[in-house]
Amino acid sequence: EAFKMMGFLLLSGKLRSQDSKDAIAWLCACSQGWVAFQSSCYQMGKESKPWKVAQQTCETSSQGAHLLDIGSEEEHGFMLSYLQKNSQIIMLWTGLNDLKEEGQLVWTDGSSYLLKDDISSLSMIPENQTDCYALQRDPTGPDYFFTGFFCYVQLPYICEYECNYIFSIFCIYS
Ligand SMILES: [Ca+2]
Repeated sequence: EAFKMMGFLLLSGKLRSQDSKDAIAWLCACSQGWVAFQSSCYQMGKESKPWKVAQQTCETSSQGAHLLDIGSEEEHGFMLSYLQKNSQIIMLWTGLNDLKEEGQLVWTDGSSYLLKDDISSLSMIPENQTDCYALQRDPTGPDYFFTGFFCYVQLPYICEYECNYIFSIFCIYS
């Protein structure tokens, strides 16, 4: 079984050998129904859930999965274009939150928010009540931006899991 898998990966690597960076992304063997980008797999949950239930649903959907954590500008760019192409959804949960400490924005893995994008807040709601952050579609354009919102509100969401590094190692040698 392992040998068969390796053969498949080596073949896949050759198909895209001109661009090894892309090949690594492509070799990310996402489960069916998940979309690959660089070292992660993504899936949209269209059934609306409160933030914590969405996070739990992600965790049970695939091993190591969690709500979307955007760790780089590249990943941010990918996710925005993915949403613009594939979704008419107005708001959806990401992993971004300040549940642990008010004002300290972190992703589900505890890493800080480092993106350049500003985060909007609804001015009439006290900030300590909007501890979960959604991507919200700009009503005037195709863009999405981050908004703090009530965690109990039911929204669609995006799950993510990181690829197994073994795949990358195979890729380097292929
Ligand atoms: Ca990520």
